[in-house]
Amino acid sequence: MSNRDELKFRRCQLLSQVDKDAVIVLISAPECLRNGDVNYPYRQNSDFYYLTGFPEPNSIALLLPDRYEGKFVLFNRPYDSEEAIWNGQSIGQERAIKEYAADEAYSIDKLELLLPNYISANQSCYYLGSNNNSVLVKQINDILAKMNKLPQEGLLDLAYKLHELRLKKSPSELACMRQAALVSSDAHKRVMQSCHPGYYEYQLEAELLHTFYQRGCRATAYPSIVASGGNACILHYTDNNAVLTNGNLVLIDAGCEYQSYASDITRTFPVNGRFSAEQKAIYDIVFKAQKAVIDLIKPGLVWGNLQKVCIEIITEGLLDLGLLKGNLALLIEEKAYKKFYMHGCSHWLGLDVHDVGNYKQEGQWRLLETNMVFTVEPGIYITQGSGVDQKWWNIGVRIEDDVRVTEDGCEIFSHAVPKEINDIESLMCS
Ligand SMILES: [Mn+2]
Repeated sequence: MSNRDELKFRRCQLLSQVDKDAVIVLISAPECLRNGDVNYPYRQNSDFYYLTGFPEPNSIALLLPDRYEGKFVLFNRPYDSEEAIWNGQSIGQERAIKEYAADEAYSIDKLELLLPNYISANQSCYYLGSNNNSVLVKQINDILAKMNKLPQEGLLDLAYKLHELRLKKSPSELACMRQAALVSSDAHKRVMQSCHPGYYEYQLEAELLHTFYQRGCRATAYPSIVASGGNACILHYTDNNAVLTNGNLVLIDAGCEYQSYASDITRTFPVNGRFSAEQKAIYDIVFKAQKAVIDLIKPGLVWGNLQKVCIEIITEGLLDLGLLKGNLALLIEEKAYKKFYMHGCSHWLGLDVHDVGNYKQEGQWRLLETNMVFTVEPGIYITQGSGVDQKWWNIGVRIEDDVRVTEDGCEIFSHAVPKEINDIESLMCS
């Protein structure tokens, strides 16, 4: 299926789930001011992108289920020769029809004039995409208000249906995700090989970005976490400005986007290339938990079992080392592990790094299905002064891979980055 056909197929799938007289209004992501006249790099809203492939801001797409003239009407920026000198050519209406398979395309400047043609008073009107794009939402609401019409409820319901579609990945989406993970894997390997005491965390970040950019992936899926020593115990640490100290571990949680699809990989390794006995003991527990979870994955597995197995292995490991004391079953029941392992072990992965899709259905954990993609990322974090022997302080370990559910198990997209201690040590010493 060509990309155009696949986008059309997605729109048809969504449209088949609404009333024939409904209209879906898709809203693009806003541009975001950084400072002065400078914007942050633009990233399209993932729902908008999933249904249109259209990358530009200031765009509105109408999806109309039962319209003879066409089901995909786009309002986008006009081609402007003056603007083109400053900011490059925008796609314009002609190319929107030719290359993005819009049935009709109009300048966004004509929205007020033309929108009433597509929405009559008794139609259901759903907003999807960047519902928080205040400029476009206000513009649409004002137009509808003049028609004595307001967008109807039922929004969440339709977003849920769209997100169910996004949850199971198509072959072309999987190809993008494999490529994102491949580039990120090579970046993680480069970081391991370039790491040494005296280097700064941001210099390791530069090694990551070097590989991402060299390979054509010019956006990270999220800000890279390069956290050495005690910084690894700050879950969303992104300062990345400390010097790497001999004897510490460094935790790297980083992944690029490829064609807007995310990768999300974490590795933890010693700054000097050799694990100490304590670092090794903690690493072994996390690694054991990750392997056990990966071994479980196959269609039909209950989502909640992933975390359950993680908790059991981590609690048992901490008990064996004397970091937790008491009865295993009781410690699990009392959630004693939360002091050292306080996050979930998995999340969906796709166009968004924490991708859409419910984890429960009607109050029950959902079952895994083929071509769902998610992360497996157990961790243990021991902060300074956390009531355990000082020799354990400032050890923070997480190991994270990206996996796809296959017919009888799983495919690990990020398998190329070493995680066996021997393999890490030999790569770092080579
Ligand atoms: Mn993650």
